[in-house]
Amino acid sequence: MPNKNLLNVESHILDMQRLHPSASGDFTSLLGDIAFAAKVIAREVTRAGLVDILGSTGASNIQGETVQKLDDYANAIMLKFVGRRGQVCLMASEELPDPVRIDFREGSGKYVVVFDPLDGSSNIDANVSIGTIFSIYRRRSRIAAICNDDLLQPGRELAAAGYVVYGSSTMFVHTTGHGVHGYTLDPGIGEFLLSHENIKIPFAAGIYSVNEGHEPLWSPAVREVVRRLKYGRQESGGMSARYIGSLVADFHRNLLYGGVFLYPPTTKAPLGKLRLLYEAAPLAMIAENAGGYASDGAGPILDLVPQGVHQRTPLYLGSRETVLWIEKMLADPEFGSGSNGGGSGRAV
Ligand code: P6P
Repeated sequence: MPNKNLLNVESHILDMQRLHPSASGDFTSLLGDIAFAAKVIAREVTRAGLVDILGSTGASNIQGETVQKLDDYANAIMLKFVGRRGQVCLMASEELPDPVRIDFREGSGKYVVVFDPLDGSSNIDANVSIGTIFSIYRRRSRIAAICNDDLLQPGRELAAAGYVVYGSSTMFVHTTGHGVHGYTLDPGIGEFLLSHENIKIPFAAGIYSVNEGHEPLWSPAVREVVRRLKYGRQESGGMSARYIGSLVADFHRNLLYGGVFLYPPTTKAPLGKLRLLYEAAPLAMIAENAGGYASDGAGPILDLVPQGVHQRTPLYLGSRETVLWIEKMLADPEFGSGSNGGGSGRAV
């Protein structure tokens, strides 16, 4: 058995493939493609300050957000290297208005891949950690009848989900439903090596992550939730505030240390800012497979059926005890002066 410390992501996934008797090599090679794309993106992110790749392209994306050059680059790399061996029929990206058809040959295209190529990109010029987030769904329809149902699947149907965090080191974290595993990039050999096997998030949060600058825009119930996180509850006492403003970096720290990330609805954005399909759902799958939980304020993120590729959702994500407490408080009509609790906007 090779030394665990020198087990790269492809070998570890192959080992775990044995847990999926029905898994084909396509699934394993698809995760390997994503890991490869991450290495290429990491190389540019690491040297962004050295080449003329910083700053904005001047364009804006479907979200109306200014597209940073690294956004464009990361999006192009994912489209170029992921699913190039016939594993993928459809891909969708935060940076693209519509999904891209990849391989529709009979017997090909078993999977649908959705991704945020570079989350937190507004932090790029300040050298703050940023990340890539991805979801892998199984195609539901016959290849000749592919439709939106193959793309707009609830997180509960995910075959795999993961993220890459480009920080002090570059880490690849994923789950296929059999635990959450982290791999750290060794630049010397250009491999992601298994460094965090079977990550479990602490049951109760010791950290809360929210942009308190939005407080005037929250419902009274959300304000009361954050106040209690700050001033202490019986279960967990007072907490530390940590907010990077980069979802992947905030989530990764909370996953390892125990914490709760909140992006509540606001009067300006009743469904919050974050997107269900390629931000909330993949991180919710990771959280739940690490023993945590993710809610839109009314119920599990993983049960939400997306109505559109870029649909937004409120997000409460992290340590199970704390997210369940938040959900319970927001469901109580009396909590926070009887407001509607900034409900989830969940489709009725
Ligand atoms: P705010 C980055 O733009 C992002 O999409 C996430 O990575 C991050 O969690 C969030 O937006 C930050 O938003 O409103 O706090 O600046």
